[in-house]
Amino acid sequence: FLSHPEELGVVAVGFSGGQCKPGVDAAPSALIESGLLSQLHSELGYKLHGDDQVHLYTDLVPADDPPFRDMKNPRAVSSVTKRIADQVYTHAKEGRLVLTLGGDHSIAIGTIGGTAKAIRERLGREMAVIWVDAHADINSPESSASGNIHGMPVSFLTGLSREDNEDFFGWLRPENLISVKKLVYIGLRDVDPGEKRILRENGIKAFSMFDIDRHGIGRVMEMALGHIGTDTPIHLSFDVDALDPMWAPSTGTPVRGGLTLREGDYICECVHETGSLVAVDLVEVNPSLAPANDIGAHETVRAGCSLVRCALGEITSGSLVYERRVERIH
Ligand code: NNH
Ligand code: MN
Ligand code: MN
Ligand code: MN
Repeated sequence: FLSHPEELGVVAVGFSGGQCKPGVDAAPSALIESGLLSQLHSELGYKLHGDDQVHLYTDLVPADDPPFRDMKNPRAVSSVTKRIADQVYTHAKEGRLVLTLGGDHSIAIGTIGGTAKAIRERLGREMAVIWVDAHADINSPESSASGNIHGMPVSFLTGLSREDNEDFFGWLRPENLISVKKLVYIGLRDVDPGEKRILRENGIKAFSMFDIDRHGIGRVMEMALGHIGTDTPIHLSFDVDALDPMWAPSTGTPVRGGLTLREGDYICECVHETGSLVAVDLVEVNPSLAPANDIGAHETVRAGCSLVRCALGEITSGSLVYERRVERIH
């Protein structure tokens, strides 16, 4: 689905307005400083495109941004995600793979909005989304108890929540949206009551931690990718809080009982292996939320880098064993 699979459009988003804890805006710099982008270039061979800067979008954040439909910072999140949608669209329209480093998860309104439109225009197809998260992020403004927009992106992206006013996500057009049928969740374990009803009523495919314990991550990935079907472009949106806090403690809303880092990497490897990946988001790394000392922040950044490298094709043990087996046969 990519005309230039070796070209990577990078968007670094230092934005935290979708939730209330400062620090998640510092994640792109932390990920980049730990060597992520240079590894993608020198070890995985990508040609990187982008403006080499972490966007803070300060020009788009109004001084006064009172709640609208109980959403917090609604003008800021709407105008920032609109700009992100343009940035991601520009890369995806060129046929590049797009990597977005967040930022909180509200930015997915922009990343998915941008890829969905580009994929429709380039290929005349609807893309699928794999949302890896402890949370479903499908609250409507009305069902949300927090008013934090990072708990609502999927609701706007599927058209389940709508708003005509341009200043409050009214800029989202049908071409920016995805179908609930092409959405798959992995890793859920902290889903609000209203969200459970939304998932049920819309028949949305979701693999919770319960399903992963029951079937194992291998079978869950078979089922998840089977639901999407081969020959469908995939946007992977990975919230680092899907990982257990043991691996990723520095995040705004850690929830125990999550994925091991290896399970997270495996999800990313499986998605890479489909050859259908068109975009990846890594969100909710918050280096300033380090329990006790900053080892936690370092570990979380390292885990985030690992997930991204796996999604972008880093060869890990599975493929090494496979190659050795091939050598023996010949
Ligand atoms: N469901 C809660 C809310 O809507 C928490 C969302 N927090 C997240 N989502 N980190 O990934 O506010
Ligand atoms: Mn090329
Ligand atoms: Mn999330
Ligand atoms: Mn989450």
